[in-house]
Order: sequence, then C-alpha cells, then structure tokens
Amino acid sequence: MEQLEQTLAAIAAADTADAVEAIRVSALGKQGWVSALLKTLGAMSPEQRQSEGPKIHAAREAVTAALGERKGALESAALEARLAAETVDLSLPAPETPRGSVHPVSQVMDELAEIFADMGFAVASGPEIEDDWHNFTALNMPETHPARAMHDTFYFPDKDAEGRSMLLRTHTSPVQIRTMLAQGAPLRIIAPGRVYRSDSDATHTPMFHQIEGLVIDKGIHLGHLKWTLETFLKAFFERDDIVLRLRPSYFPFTEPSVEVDVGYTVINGKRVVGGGGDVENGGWMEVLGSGMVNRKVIEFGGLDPDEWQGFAFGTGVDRLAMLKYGMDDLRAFFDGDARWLGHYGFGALDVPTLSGGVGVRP
Ligand code: 2NL
Repeated sequence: MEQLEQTLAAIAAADTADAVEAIRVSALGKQGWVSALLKTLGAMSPEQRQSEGPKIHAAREAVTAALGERKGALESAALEARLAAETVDLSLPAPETPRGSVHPVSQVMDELAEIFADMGFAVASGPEIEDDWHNFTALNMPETHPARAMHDTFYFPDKDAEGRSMLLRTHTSPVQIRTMLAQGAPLRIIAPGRVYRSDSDATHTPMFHQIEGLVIDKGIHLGHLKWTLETFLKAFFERDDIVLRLRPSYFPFTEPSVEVDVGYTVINGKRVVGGGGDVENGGWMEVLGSGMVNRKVIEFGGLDPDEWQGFAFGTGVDRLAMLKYGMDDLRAFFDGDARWLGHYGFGALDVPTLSGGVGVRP
C-alpha cells in the first residue's frame, strides 16, 4: 500500500500538532483514504473481503498508532522546551497579598460577647425575619403601638402559616422571647444582631445593630441591673471613672423602666466617655435603655412571674462603636468603602479581652 508508506513518512516528518492533525484528517477523516478503502469492503465478494479486510484494518491501526506516537513526542518536546526556557527567580519579592480588616461593628460585638461572657452570659441568636407575635405582641406592645405602623416597620406582603404578619425584626427582643420559650429559666443571655427600621437620615440607617441582654432568675432586682450595666460600661470603655445616671422612663416590655446616661468630659472639642457629667465641661449622654422585665412579658415567655423575675437592657452597637473609637458618621459604617475600613478597621489578630481591649483612642 503506497499510501500507507507515504502517510507514515509524512507523520514522521510532521513537526507541529496542526500538521499531525491535517494528516489524521487526510487519512482517517470522513473523506480520508483509509475511510474510502473501508467503504470498498462492502462491495467486495466474501473471498476478496477476507483477503483485503485485514490489510485495510492493519493500515488503519498503523496510521492511528503513528499519529498518537508523533503527537506525544511533539507534546513532550514542547514541554521540555518550556522547562528549559522558563525559570523561577526565588530571590524576587513575593507579590503583595491584599490584607482584610475586621469591621468596627464586628470588633465591638466581639468585645461585648467577651465582656458579658465573663459575667456568665451566653450569646443567643434568632431569625431576622420575624412574625409580629414574637416581635411585638410578646413584648407587650399593643396593636395600636406606633412602632407597629407600616411606616416604621418593614412588613412582608404575605402572612405565615398561622396568619401572622411577617416583618424584619425591629429589635433583638424576639430572640430573648424565643430563648425563654425554648430554654426556660434561669437565663443569662445577650442577643446581638442586625435590626431593621424604616428610617434613613444622617443618624439613622434602615439596618443597624443592636444588643440586648436578659437575666431571669429568682429574686432579681434593680441592684443587679445597676451593677451589671456599670461593670459592663467600665470594661467596654476601659475606664474606672465611669459614672452612671439612672432616669425613670417607659418601655412596654419593662416595669419599671430605666434610661441609663453616662457622664462625659469634653476634651479637645470631643466628647469622651468618663468622669462625672456634672463637672464643668461635662455632660450626660444616654447609652442604654433598661428595666425590670414586665410580668406580662415573663408570662409570654412561658414562665410564672411570681416565681421568676428579671432585668433587661438594650443599646445600639453602632453607636457604642462610634463612642469608643471616635467615628462621626453612622452612614459610613455601611458604605463598604475599603479606605474607611483601612482607617478604622482592626487587625484580625487583635483579640479583645476584658482586662484590656484594644485601647481607647480619644
Ligand atoms: C433601647 C431600649 C431595651 C429591652 C430593651 C427587653 C427584652 C425582653 C424583655 C424585656 Cl425579652 N425587655 N429588652 C428592655 C429595655 C430596653 O432597649 O433603648 N434600645 C435601643
């Protein structure tokens, strides 16, 4: 078979993958000569087919084998050439890896968890999509309460299987209701997380972060509340001269309700937490809302208020971060601008502790 010899010679001489492929097409392709020979078998007499068949099949196998061999040889030659030409210079400096940082809100949430863990509080969490029973009713907020209005709360168009309105939680209180119902008493928990209100201006974003705390036990009174908040604020602001002012207030979920102010001093035109608010160049700012848990809320949590008492408190994590680390625009917290994070962000290895946070920078 003259064509076979020619083809094998051409394969041996081919010096690129494209050349090998062209030969494959000319021999084994639809219009190739091997394929043409294979087609002639059909028209042959049985004797002829018996003598010609094996030769044609042998030719096809010889071509296929030669093509494969040549292709492999060319590929390894190309690899050898690359290995010879390319070198790695181990003395070059490594390319710079972009370094992330911890967002101040995450940092402050870690600090809060750490501080309260040292007082025996566990961290509780729950859904951000809530029903109006857990978000409002169980907190003793009547159907007519203004916070329930459409323009203050983000409602979903559909109700849940029990016919309850669905909404984005407006505070983390429902987490505490769920934890009371699931775990019973005694209880010492904090519930940090995202909350949502239909509100947007220089000092309000529609999503912000809140932390609430709840203690349920026997014989709990206002003294426990005051000591806990004072200990927390001293640890958080890393100062011993934290002075509190407790004012009577009103929340539907606590009775009595207490608003907590902390004394500040003006240093270089900036308010710095610490010192008595009544001194010259000082004042009071509200940092927490709190109170003794309303009997009705204890009942909604599945407990007997004659047996169990408790206190609760709540505050804004974003505001606490601003106060401690000196940011002045709340909206920048959620812009996702890496330059802002580069300025205010924290290294991932700065571990907050009760004995020493990451330092106050007034
Ligand atoms: C504020 C006030 C507060 C609570 C939150 C609470 C939760 C349960 C029962 C009773 Cl389950 N109370 N939470 C109590 C008082 C105040 O937050 O000004 N937050 C920003």
